Amino acid sequence: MGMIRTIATRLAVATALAGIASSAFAQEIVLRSSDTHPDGYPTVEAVKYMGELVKERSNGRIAIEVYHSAQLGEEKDTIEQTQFGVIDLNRVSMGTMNNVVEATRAFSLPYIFRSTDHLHAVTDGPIGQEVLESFTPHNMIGLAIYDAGFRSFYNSKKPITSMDDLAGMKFRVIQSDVFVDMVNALGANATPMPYGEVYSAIQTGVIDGAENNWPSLESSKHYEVAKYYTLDEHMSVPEILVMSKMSWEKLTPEDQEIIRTAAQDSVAEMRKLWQAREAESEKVVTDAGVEIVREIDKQPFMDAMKPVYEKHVTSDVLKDMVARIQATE
Ligand code: GTR
Repeated sequence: MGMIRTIATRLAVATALAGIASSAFAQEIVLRSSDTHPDGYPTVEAVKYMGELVKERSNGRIAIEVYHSAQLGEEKDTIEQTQFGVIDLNRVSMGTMNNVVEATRAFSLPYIFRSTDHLHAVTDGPIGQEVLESFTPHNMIGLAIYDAGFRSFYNSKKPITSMDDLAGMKFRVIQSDVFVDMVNALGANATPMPYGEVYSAIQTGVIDGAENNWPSLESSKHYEVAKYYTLDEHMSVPEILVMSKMSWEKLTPEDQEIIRTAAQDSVAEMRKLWQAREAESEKVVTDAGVEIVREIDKQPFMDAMKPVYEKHVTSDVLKDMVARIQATE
């Protein structure tokens, strides 16, 4: 009798504790998300927005924690950690994926996109879907494609007013062969290095400059050390949000659906944030006295990129994808 009572009491206590546990810790799944950009940057805010949707749609069971400012590491390293399931979600430039996922190279080719509308027509359509799916064999699940504007050259030495001005100059690029070949094809020298090292590399003269869009030039503060920005707009490689396949497979199909839909729903929000931030960043950089070369003949730049296409667009997959991107209205 005493024994039974003890067991009964223990069971009651255990049940009560379990009850407390399930109500106090209703949040069952916490997904860690990486981003190289500081808090407030459109990519960071877009994933936070996605987190709100996920929280709401899972009744608080699933939470996303965004680790901004490269707290979890530089992009290249975070991609490996994502593949190993150490990081659950990761927002990086598709450029950083070039040497990992072949299809991302099509999106990183210089002057492949004619405009933001053209880019959206591609990313919102079947080609965008294909690129997202192409991450799966590499242990990642492609969730969303975000805007990243146009990348252009900035440097600490002189205004670049034509392609010839680039001759012999040293530019940092993303650790991607497409980026390296793009810079070399223009007669400059490419130095691949992690984003977080660029500021001091320009400051100490290890490199002459780098290339990026308005919001990145501004938020990284590179404009403090690189006073010349030329809008040659050589690339409009978008951002990608991926999930670790290992983390993905731990979720129920219902929860996977919540994650996928929320990621897709964050795209429109990101576009709004991006447009606003582009304008703000342009103002900050211009007000800081950076000399902007807006009028530049892009044709010689475009012509010079032919070898980049010849070198990288060789597989049937890429040939076909590039042709379809170019044919997209
Ligand atoms: C930015 C991009 C970052 C990072 C950076 C870079 O435009 O948003 O994810 O890739 O460029 O140049 O490293």
